[in-house]
Amino acid sequence: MNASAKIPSVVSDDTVRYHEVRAAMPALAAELSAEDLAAQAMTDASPGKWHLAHSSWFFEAMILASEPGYQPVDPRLQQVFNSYYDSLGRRVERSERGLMTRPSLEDIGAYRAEIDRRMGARLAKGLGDGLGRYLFTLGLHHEQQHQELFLMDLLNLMSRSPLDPSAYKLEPRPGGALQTPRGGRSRFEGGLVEIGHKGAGFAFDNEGPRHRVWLEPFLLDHDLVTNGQWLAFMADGGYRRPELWLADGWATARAEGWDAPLYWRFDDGVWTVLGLVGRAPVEADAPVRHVSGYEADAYACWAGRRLPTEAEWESAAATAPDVFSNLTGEVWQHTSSAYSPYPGFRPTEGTASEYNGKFMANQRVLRGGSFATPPGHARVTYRNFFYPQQRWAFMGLRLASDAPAGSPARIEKIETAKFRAELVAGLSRSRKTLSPKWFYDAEGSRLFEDITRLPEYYPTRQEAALLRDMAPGLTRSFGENAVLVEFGSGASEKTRILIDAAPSLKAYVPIDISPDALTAAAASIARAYPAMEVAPMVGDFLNLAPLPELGRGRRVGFFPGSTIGNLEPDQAIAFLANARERLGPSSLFILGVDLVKDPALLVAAYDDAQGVTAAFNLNVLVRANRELAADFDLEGFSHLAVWNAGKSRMEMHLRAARAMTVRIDDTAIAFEAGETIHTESSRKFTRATLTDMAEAAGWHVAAFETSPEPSVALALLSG
Ligand code: SAH
Ligand code: AVI
Repeated sequence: MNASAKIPSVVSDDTVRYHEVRAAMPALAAELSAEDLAAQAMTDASPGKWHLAHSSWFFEAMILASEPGYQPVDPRLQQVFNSYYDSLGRRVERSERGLMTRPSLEDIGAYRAEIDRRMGARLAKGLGDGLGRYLFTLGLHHEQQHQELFLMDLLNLMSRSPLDPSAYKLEPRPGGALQTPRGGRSRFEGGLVEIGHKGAGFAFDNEGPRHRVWLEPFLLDHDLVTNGQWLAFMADGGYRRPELWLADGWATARAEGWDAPLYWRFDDGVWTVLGLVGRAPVEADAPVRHVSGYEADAYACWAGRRLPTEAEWESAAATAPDVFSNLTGEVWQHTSSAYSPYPGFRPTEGTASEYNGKFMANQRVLRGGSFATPPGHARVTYRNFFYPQQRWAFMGLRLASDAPAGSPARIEKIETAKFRAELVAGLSRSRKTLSPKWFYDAEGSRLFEDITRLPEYYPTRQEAALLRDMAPGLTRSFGENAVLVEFGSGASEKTRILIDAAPSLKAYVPIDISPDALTAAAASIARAYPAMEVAPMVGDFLNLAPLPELGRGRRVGFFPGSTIGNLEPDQAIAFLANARERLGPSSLFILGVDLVKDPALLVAAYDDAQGVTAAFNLNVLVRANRELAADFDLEGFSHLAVWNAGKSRMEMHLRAARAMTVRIDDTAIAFEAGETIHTESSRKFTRATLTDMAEAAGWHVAAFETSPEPSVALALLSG
């Protein structure tokens, strides 16, 4: 056995984690100059150099110093880098941290390195459980808090320079990417709920104990308030109307001369904002940042809404995290809750008792996390806190309101939230678009089945006939206990042709986005083939969940109906490559495509005489009106089917007959007369274009056969 193998694994995990967390702040400092790191912008902020040292001091004061006979690295530094721990003696005044030209940046680097060396030795001995481990984890979380403070303070420093400096080339976003808005809000019933931390994982002392809170029903917005919305508040006199403001807020706004969020400036007729990458025009769609609790409150009042309480925020975030955008990872969100102890609160014992509890006066709680919050740092129970006049943190807001009495209970389904987000995003583009996957609610799936029986819509008939001819040959290579995985299975009608030809199929996994169509089809197949396991999966085949484990036979993908033609070319390749990976080694794939032909035949197939395709197309607006409370005037839109020769595809559009404005919840979308929403593309293939696509995804075309005219094709792909 070698030496390292004797060390319990928890020790090496602690060491790895320690170095991982400690590496982040020096990495943020690496692009900056010694001058950038030395200056202090204001009393609330500290120099970068100080953060580098203080976070090291914390490990020394809280962990290393508790060892009997411990000799400090340099006793003078105890005083220099103590932040606010009265029990640890004298310290440098907070407002004077920028005056410490000594120790130098180099000396601080050496101090950090020495603390890392000593911590390495300490960790190698093992932390044990209990307070020692808690303080170590606290040290890591403290370090992460200072990583965010480092960026907040740096931006404030940059804002004091008339040069509008860019601190970084790219905005550091350890908190993750900005998420697209979802639109709308969810209703939460409240009642007696529990909030606060409980359980094994780390939490700061202020997050517990978990306790019960009574909540009246409330609504919470899915999205953060944007700059565009803030500009509307400003244009409506938001900063000039005392009736919108709390008295203390108004007094502060007057005294400080606020007329916009911090770091905004009106330059040559446009509002600009300074960020970590320099000054740029304010982006209307981006969430607003750097507004104080007072401003957030005034904005909510102007919008006829209110800030959520921290209990509402936590309860909603814990119940339905997926319905919200940017719950964490963009800005900390203001709440109306005073930062006060939870019932039963006990500070951590010892020196760390001063960590949180002593600040529980006159501050307010913010929830979530920001783009500068390191990964793994924030939690749903996390209580950040600032004074209501402070603006330099990465803070913003999400609005709430009391739920109207008697409105139906609704925690929105994630699919509905996605539908709204995609519809709003698609209709906000200069060429309005919407993915065809939203056609398939229960009515849309039923209308599609009607389409398959239309005289003009040849693909289903032609493909079914071709499949009947090819099935014996195709299924011969399935082998024993194969699992058939069908994408966009709909009514699973063609599937029966394959199953009939492959009696040894072990299981069938139909995947479809339409729960109604899928449930009915899976039940019907299960009744017809009782020996075969049927494991339906509701979902988007572009975002596949892991496939169920259903035995060791070969997996065979089945994607008929030319549904692949509804995907953009890049999406189709990515889908096929992903399917190949998911289906695993030695898999096969049966792919059905429609072929290029006379445009007159194509247009007739997508614009039938009975108007079924038109109803199918328009149904997506009916669905938006029902599910999203949109107000599309159904008479104002008509079905359009056109052949796009350049892209070898049929296109379906919905055309606005006149200029109009459509509302989707709170969003207004303007249409010009004649403007269209592009709702579907149906690409038509040749043998060559199909082969190119399959090969780009790593498949080999093992067989390719076409039907009589109007012709479609089936290809057998192998891995
Ligand atoms: N395979 C059947 C049905 C084709 S209709 C046939 O050949 O006749 C297209 C089917 O794909 C519909 O049932 C629709 O609900 C489903 N679908 C469309 N987009 C989807 C997506 N992104 N993820 C999963 N299913 C989807
Ligand atoms: C599901 N998909 C392949 C059909 C198609 O032909 O693109 C949907 C459809 N659209 C209009 N008619 C049928």
